[in-house]
Amino acid sequence: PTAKVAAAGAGISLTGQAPGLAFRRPLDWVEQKGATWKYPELWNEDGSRKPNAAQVLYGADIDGRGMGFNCDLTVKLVDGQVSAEGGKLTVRGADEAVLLIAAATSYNGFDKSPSRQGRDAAAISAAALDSAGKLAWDELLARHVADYRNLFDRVEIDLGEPTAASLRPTDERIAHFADGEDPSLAALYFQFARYLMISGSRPGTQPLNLQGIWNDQVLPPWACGYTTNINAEMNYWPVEIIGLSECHEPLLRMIEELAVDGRRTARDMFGRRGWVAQHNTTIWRGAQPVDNVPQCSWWPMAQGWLRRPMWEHYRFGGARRFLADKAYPVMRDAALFGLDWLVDDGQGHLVTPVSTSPENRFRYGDPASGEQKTSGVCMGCTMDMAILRELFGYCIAAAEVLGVDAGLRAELAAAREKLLPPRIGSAGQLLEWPTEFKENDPQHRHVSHLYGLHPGDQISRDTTPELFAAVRRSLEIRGDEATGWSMGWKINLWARLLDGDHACKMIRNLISPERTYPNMFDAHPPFQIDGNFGGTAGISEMLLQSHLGTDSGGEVIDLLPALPAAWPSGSVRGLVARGGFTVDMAWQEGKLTAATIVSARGRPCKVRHAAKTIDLTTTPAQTIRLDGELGIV
Ligand code: FUC
Repeated sequence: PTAKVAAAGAGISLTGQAPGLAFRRPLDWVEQKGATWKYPELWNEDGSRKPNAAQVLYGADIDGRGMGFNCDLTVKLVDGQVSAEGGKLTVRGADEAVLLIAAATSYNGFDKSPSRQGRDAAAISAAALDSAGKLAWDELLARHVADYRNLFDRVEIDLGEPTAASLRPTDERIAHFADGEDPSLAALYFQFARYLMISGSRPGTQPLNLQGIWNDQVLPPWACGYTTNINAEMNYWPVEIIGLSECHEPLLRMIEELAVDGRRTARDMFGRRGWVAQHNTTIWRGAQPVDNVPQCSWWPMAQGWLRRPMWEHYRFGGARRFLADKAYPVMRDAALFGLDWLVDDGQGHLVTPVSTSPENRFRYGDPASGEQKTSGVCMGCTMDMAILRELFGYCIAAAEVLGVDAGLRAELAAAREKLLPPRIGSAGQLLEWPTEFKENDPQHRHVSHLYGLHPGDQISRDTTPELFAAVRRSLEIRGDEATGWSMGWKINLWARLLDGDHACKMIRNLISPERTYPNMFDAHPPFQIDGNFGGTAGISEMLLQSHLGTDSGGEVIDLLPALPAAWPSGSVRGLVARGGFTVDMAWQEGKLTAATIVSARGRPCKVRHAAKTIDLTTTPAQTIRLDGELGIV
């Protein structure tokens, strides 16, 4: 309602202000919950609605608030004429017209009001158009292609030759993918996610939210936000492995920005050191809990999970400056909150005092009445303990690399020893809560208790075989049905369980009309971009794993750890392993035939395939060629 279109000369522009409030909850819902006091923009103190109360309010109804935007288009002609009439541009008599378009908003950072302290959207957009206008279209195209290819061409993947089935239109390929006659669609799905990442997450931009940059609604599902109990992290699971390390920057910056309100929330709401964040955040980086039921909104653990991308970025790239200036402060302060938050459970273990296993609930008998009830809240759920065990461990490792905080290291090591360990239940499954409660929804989409296997690295076949078997049992009990992103997580878990055929079954469930739209976007449903990235991370985990090495010791690189029978022959070029190794591989009849490893940083590593392992000491920029038996060629 507040946008204006104006045309003059060879240009046309759209100028406006986005809503100052776009509230995803229906107003009745808030009133039923008795939560009107939280929204003074919409309700008076006595709970009556303000005269203009509505889910969407534009500036005039909300104190001038709202982000400004500007979009400019200009026409460049070789011959013919362009004229502006009645808010339209008309081109006549031209053989060729180049349309240049630029857009900008008044967004000026997470801590500034875009209406009162905003940037000049019109000036930014005009400047961009001006500089583009100085170049001929073939130069612009060449620059665009070079920029894109610099990233995209780093990885090639072949999971099987295209077949007759591959020639069908995409919607039909998706509908028939489970027939197993079109393995190259999985390769396309993988490369499509790389395209989405390159297009939607560049240094200086916002990280990919639930819909990435592809939201088209004023009130999108879950407010187009960042759900940090799985979805925001999942978007970036594959980013380093698929050779797009630069595209990680928006998420890494968001984590530092979130820690600002996170420190305030830890201090003012929890009375604790460090920083804390909950299951949701937005472009404004709020760290406080949001509304609704506790098993969703109470999750003071996001800082623990979000420390993971920081350390991972360091593990892949090895930039000590990044570790010292950006990652470590965030990791240390997340660990400080963890130390302060833990309590003794009375039996010698440290547990989180009020914990939820994201979004899931259990049943219990009320001790007083014996009545059956459900709850999502207990002490020390499995995921909390896994996150803290990992957080403390990696915080110690980071402090050792930097040679700092010896006292804190000792404190973290002592607390880590006392953390409540994971427990195995009566069906051989990994328990989600420390007590073996009956699950309210045994097929629940979140598999938070399996965090230690993926994305974590505390559970593996060789180091913790009982827990490894228990994760498998838990996944069997959860079953193979899932929403889009949940299917994406299960692919990764089955890959880490080294069961390529089951992972492949999950890929077939994901690339199906229920979970993938004809344009290849992931269907939760509704559309959420996370499943595209979760699925792609899973495909990469089937081909290459590198999570079992350490920064202080050597890296461990597993080649084709979970190759399914459905991909008997194929190749991949350019996947990246922790420690800065770029890996190319080819396989035939299900067996590795050749691998080339380039060591950017000269780190030592073990390379494993099937039952064989070789030790490599490498030098920076060294190329090592291996045969299928892992002999050096
Ligand atoms: C979490 C999930 C939902 C959905 C939402 C955006 O709350 O449990 O399934 O993906 O995020």
